[in-house]
Amino acid sequence: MALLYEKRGKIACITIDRPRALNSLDPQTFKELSDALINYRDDNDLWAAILTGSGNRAFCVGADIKDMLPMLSDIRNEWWRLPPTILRGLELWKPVIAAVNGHALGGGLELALACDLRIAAEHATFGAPEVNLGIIPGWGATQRLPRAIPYAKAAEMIFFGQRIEAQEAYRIGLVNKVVPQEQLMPTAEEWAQKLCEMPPLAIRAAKEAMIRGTEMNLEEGLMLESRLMDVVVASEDHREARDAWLEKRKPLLKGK
Ligand code: CO8
Repeated sequence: MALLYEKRGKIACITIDRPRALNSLDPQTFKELSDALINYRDDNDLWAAILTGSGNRAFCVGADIKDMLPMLSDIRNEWWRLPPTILRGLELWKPVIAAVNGHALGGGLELALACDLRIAAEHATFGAPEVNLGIIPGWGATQRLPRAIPYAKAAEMIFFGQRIEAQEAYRIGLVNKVVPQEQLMPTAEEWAQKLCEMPPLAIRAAKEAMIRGTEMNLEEGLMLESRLMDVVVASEDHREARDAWLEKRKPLLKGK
């Protein structure tokens, strides 16, 4: 096992656990990551997830250069052979928080980008060094990075492959918050808990609208928003949240 998957109440905690290889992703770890994400998606009792890495050196330094990159060259016309993850192939509308506990490089940066919220420890670094290896970011950074930060900054990170520090990542809007290392998991857990106190169907519909909306023109995006609103407005949780607001009490949410 190279990945820890724990359920704490409504929170799924996924920890890439190969600290000696700086939590790089070999084929086994990649499969375990896929399995954990699918389990999180399908378990109705889980409402928020935290993705992090073991130790305090690395969140994830991308594909394992020794064991994963050669396989990726072999299957280059058959990407469907890779198990689905949030990088590609898995639609996951439940929220995921990246707790970035060190280097987030290459595929590690791409994993963080595929999460919805990013909290970084002060010593975390971010980078897309793939061009140094004669490849390009292939797990989403050419698409998600320029959508997350200004194009010129994305081009600088991808063309030069240089790392940036957590504070710079915060300044350019790549991460939501920077905290001291010892505050990282408590902050991520606090945010996940806060998400679990929100109506889950509304959070999922909002995520789906935002993510799918980036591929649509405004008119199509507004149509999608209306369709998703039709779903949540008919939910039990909406009625309960509205009643609770009127009665000045906390809602009893069911995810229905
Ligand atoms: N793969 C495998 N092992 C790694 C990796 C990696 N990506 N990165 C580090 N390691 C290992 C090292 O080999 C070393 O192991 P050992 O002690 O057995 O020699 C151990 O981790 C510690 O590494 P260092 O000694 O190098 O530690 P430093 O603190 O000196 O440096 C760095 C840390 C800066 C993170 C450095 O290790 C580094 O630059 N690593 C490479 C990072 C990188 O280039 N990542 C991109 C990989 S390619 C990728 O992610 C592509 C994804 C998209 C694929 C798309 C297909 C569709």
